[in-house]
Amino acid sequence: MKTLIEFIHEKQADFPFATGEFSRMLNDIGIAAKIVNREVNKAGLTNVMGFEGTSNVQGEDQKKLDVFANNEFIKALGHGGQCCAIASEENENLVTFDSKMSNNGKYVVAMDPLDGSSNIEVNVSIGTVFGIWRRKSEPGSCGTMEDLLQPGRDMVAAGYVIYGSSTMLVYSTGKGVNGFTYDPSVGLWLLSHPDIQIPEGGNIYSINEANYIYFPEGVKQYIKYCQGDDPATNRPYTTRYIGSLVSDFHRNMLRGGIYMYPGNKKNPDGKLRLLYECNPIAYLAEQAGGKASDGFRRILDVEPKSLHQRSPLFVGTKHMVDTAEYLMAKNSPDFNPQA
Ligand code: P6P
Repeated sequence: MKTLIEFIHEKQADFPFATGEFSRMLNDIGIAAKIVNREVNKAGLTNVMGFEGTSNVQGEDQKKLDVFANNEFIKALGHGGQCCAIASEENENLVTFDSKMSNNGKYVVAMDPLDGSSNIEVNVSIGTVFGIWRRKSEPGSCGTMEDLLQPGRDMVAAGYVIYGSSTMLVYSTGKGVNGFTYDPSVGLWLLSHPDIQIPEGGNIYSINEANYIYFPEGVKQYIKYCQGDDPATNRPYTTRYIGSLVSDFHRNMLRGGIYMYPGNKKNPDGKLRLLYECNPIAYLAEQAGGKASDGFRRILDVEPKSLHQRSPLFVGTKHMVDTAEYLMAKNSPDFNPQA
């Protein structure tokens, strides 16, 4: 099986502009993910469970593994020198590096270093999500907010790591999506899922129905549609909800389906963050033949205004997102952020 390094070098030819820096950054992300994987896999055995005693910009109690993962990815991206700034769920402000090499870096990264970490204690899969853009500011100084506040359509790469029954790195650089499974016995990422395509005939819907009474009418109508008889299969869809974005999305990437975290009457923008959750997931979905929307428009076309802004997310099999968008336009036009 092809290793990640072999694959990156093989594909480097696809990027005439890439001088190897981009490849080096992807490899550094892979190394940091191995280190995080090691800690996640022994979370129950060592003192990395539980809370760090601090909270992040979301007001969420930071778990020790959140902080550990954040530090590892920042360290790896800082040492590599290709990244001049990072937006992280765990840091209120932009992370920059006081180093000449990094200040000449051509790229910026937005990441959620350990999404779904509330699942750690109950041994449910969690994940890392990242998106990569080219900087807009001139090299030679720290990356800027302007470098990070770019729409998802301008991403040059995106990916996630899922720390589950096996650990996988799934990423795209704009020419399809490929999945690598980590083999800890040799310490290598091995190409196990080449050219991932979201199956067209998805019938799994994934949403936290505990929020039902607050959902827009369009979402309620879509759930009713999923629970009705599907003419294609003559039986209702099925529902799965893990409560871990990367796990729910990874299932949809391989099996088809839709993941929804809509806005609601209490939180019109929903819960997920545009920059480092919705954008990378949307990029991967589109690269795999799927679709990602805020209920009304393409996620990748949303112009970000702040690092931690939220967005509703409907993502997965194209026909399922199309139907959800139709019912949102018909029943809940008032939820359209552009209305
Ligand atoms: P709820 C985890 O906190 C997360 O950001 C996603 O990984 C997950 O899909 C979602 O929130 C779960 O949120 O409100 O359903 O518990």
